[in-house]
Amino acid sequence: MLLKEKLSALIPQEREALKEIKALADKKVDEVKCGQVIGGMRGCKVLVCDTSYLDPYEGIRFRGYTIPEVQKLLPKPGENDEPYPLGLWWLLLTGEIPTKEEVLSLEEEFKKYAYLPQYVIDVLRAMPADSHPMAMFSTAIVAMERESQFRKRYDEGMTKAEMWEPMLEDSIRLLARLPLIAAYIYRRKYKEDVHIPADPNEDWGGNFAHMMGVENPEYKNLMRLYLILHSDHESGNVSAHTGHLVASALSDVYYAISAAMDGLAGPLHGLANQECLKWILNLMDHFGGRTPTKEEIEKYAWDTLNSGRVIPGYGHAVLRKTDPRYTAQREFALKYLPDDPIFKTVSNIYEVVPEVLKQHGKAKNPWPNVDAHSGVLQYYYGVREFDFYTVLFGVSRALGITAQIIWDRALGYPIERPKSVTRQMFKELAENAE
Ligand code: CMX
Repeated sequence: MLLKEKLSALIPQEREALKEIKALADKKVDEVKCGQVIGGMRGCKVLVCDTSYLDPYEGIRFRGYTIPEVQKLLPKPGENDEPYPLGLWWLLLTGEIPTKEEVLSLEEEFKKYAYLPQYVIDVLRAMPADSHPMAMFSTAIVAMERESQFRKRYDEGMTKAEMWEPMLEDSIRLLARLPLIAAYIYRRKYKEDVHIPADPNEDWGGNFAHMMGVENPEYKNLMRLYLILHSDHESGNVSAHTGHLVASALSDVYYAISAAMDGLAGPLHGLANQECLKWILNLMDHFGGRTPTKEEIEKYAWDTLNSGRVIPGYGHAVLRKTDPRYTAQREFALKYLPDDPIFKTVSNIYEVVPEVLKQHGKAKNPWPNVDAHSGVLQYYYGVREFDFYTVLFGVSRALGITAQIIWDRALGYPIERPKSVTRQMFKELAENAE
């Protein structure tokens, strides 16, 4: 496999590079304030992640490349298409923009495992029909743990240096199936349990759109873009950090990604995309289904805040500017659905809500994040079941987390185990500090 060859060549040199950092073990690299610990470790530099970096003012860079650069440089199925999401996975893993041949080799490798075993279908069907799609998604993933090559090799006594190899194999097998699992959940829950087989001629991203049942080339492109945009956001966000933490105990990819999905399912994280479209449609409903005026949006936003709720899709723990993932989706909308009334509402919200949040004075970042825009695009192409939206996010996020934890094993990072103290001890520490 071309990707494995590439990684085999890269890993020894990256292990050497890590030794230089290990030699600096006693150097102080950060100062942690009491408020940071009590405030959810915000801003503490305690993780190392090479796949992407999130600048508060510029937004995400995948291995140094901005979103527009990735859109331009990664190979595409057709001239006017969005890039292959698996090209992004290659980039996250290797740091290099792949050739089209390299991406197609990965597509072929994925196709070997792109089938849904009957036992996974049975597990999904055994769950009550009102189970949340994210609970179903996470369950299906952990159910496949029995197939883990990592666990098998661990039981056979593999060395630490070998661990990245089965991690890579498990990741390919899992990622290959995620769109099938997601589409199965979607069609079982919302499309009368009628399923659409994979199309062997489609790429991983296009196939997902096909199996969802939206046969529109624009939607296939949207899906590719979506899968790229949501993939990786450093390693401190809840889903990526969970994946890293679980994998640090040498739990395999199935456990790590299932757990990561459980974190993604929270309304302050990935579930915000479902909450956001709900908020927008409720807003429009409130005004008789029409596009509300900016004054009306302002009042509605204040009502939300005054009732003690957050405005979903706005704010971020790290970002301090409009999320470039929002901008990329806005550009897609301007190209394909400029006159859509919900998109117009989304645009008007963008003009109003940041000012409202600034006046409200609480949110450190009044600007929109990725979730403020994703729902309207899905809705436009007919995927209108909001509680499914986080599953779409999950399929994409698994690209980033698997890339991160393959490298965790390649570099032999240890089990994560920070220290906790009692609240009383912590108070005394803070009182006695400078
Ligand atoms: N609406 C109302 N209040 C908000 C807000 C928003 N959109 N964003 C932040 N605040 C509030 C916080 O709730 C917090 O209030 P308290 O002091 O009463 O606890 C205060 O402003 C300070 O928060 P912060 O430091 O600016 O933000 P955090 O780093 O704590 O939290 C986030 C970040 C994203 C959870 C928060 O902005 C939020 O809840 N946003 C809405 C939900 C959302 O869009 N989440 C998706 C994020 C992207 C993703 O992970 O998918």
